[in-house]
Amino acid sequence: MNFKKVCILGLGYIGLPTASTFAMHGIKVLGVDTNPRIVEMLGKGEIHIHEPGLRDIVKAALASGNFSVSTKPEEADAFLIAVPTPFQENKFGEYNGQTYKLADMRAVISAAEVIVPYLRKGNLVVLESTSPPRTTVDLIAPILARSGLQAGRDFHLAYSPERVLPGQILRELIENARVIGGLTPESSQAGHDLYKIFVKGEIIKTDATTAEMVKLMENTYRDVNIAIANEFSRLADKFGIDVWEAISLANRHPRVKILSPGPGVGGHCISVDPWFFVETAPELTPLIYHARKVNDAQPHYVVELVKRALGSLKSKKIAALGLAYKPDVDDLRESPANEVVRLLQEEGAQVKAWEPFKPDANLPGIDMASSLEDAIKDADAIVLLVKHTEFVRLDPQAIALKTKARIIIDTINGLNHEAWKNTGFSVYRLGAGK
Ligand code: SAJ
Repeated sequence: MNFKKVCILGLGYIGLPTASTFAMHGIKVLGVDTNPRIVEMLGKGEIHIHEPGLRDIVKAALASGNFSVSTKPEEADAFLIAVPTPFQENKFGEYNGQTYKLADMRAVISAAEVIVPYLRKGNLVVLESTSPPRTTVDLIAPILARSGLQAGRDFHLAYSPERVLPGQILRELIENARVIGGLTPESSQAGHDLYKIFVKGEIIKTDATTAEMVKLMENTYRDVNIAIANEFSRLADKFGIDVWEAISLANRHPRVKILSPGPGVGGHCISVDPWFFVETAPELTPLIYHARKVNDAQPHYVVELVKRALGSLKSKKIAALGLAYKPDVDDLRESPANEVVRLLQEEGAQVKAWEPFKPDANLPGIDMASSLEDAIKDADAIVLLVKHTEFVRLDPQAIALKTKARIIIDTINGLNHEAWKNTGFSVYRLGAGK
């Protein structure tokens, strides 16, 4: 199939890089977002999200004349849906006394609905949003059928998961292998032809529900493996050994690759996607359910560690280093560090948080420091929550001059502990057995 114009619905972390990349490959792209503020900003060449290299490619795409933005779609050869699928805020599912979170599919539903008047025979529609299994077949196809056209007969319909790592989106978008699951083999082929425009990795064709499963399986696999690492950190504490040493030794086994424990699992992917399996098959997913619970409970475990270091937290002054959900990104969504700060405050601590990637973040109830110095100067203890490169490089001697704190709690094994100890700090580490 030949594509001249693509309409992309949703200009977030996936839609915007994808739209600009298509445009830079000579395709006419209309980017659509329901948020007029985002459309207005993009119209002026400004972007609303932080991702290395994104600003430049968006600017170049707009300047090329191939990329335009609007709040409404237009006719196109292909429509790509890349809108968020968060949780429902106030509704939960229940199975055997266990509650689980439910996907909020409203953005996907309305994106499919707005395409309907513009859909023409021979078009391709691709859903990229992470979705519960069977969404393409059971939810999207019936909505698009309101056009009078039938998916798989009159137009092509496929699911293709995004798999890019935040922080490396522009490179991974092009280099990663891409799975494309069509309603029919012809739909898969049409999807293949579309992504072939810029994807250098392998493009593998399958059916729509398999492609949906693949995406959820990847992130669930990672979540379950982080959960076991977190449980190992608790066991190491109990048995008085160092989990980091034990993991590195276990990983010498040719078929073992244990991930890293930490303060919990955050972001909008790994801490969300496993719930889509639990929601659609709670009776089949006890392991996935409990892995989620283990990771969600890890911030509580970190607070216990801080209590071990400081005793009662009442009125204690704590500097929290890092609020992002993972190293060297500015994304604070679903961040376990954030949760740790809130829990410390619930225990009566006075926390000052320093996030170098988003110093101006406005998080309700969290006292943001204006600098590292501001965070640590009056602190009784420092808690390291994110493995940002600049935190790993902190010089204990320089820090000792700027704070009265002589206790540091390292939840990510990011420090040279001997150096910190030699400088007079008591070092408490997650999973270090004491
Ligand atoms: N984490 C640990 N221990 C580890 C690895 C990660 O505690 O050993 C934590 C991180 O600190 C973070 C969370 O897990 O809080 C998730 O981070 P991540 O780097 O594992 O993943 P994401 O959420 O940034 O991106 C994932 C990726 N999926 C997989 O690696 C299977 C990415 O490829 C997906 O495109 C993305 O989810 C997505 O959009 O679904």
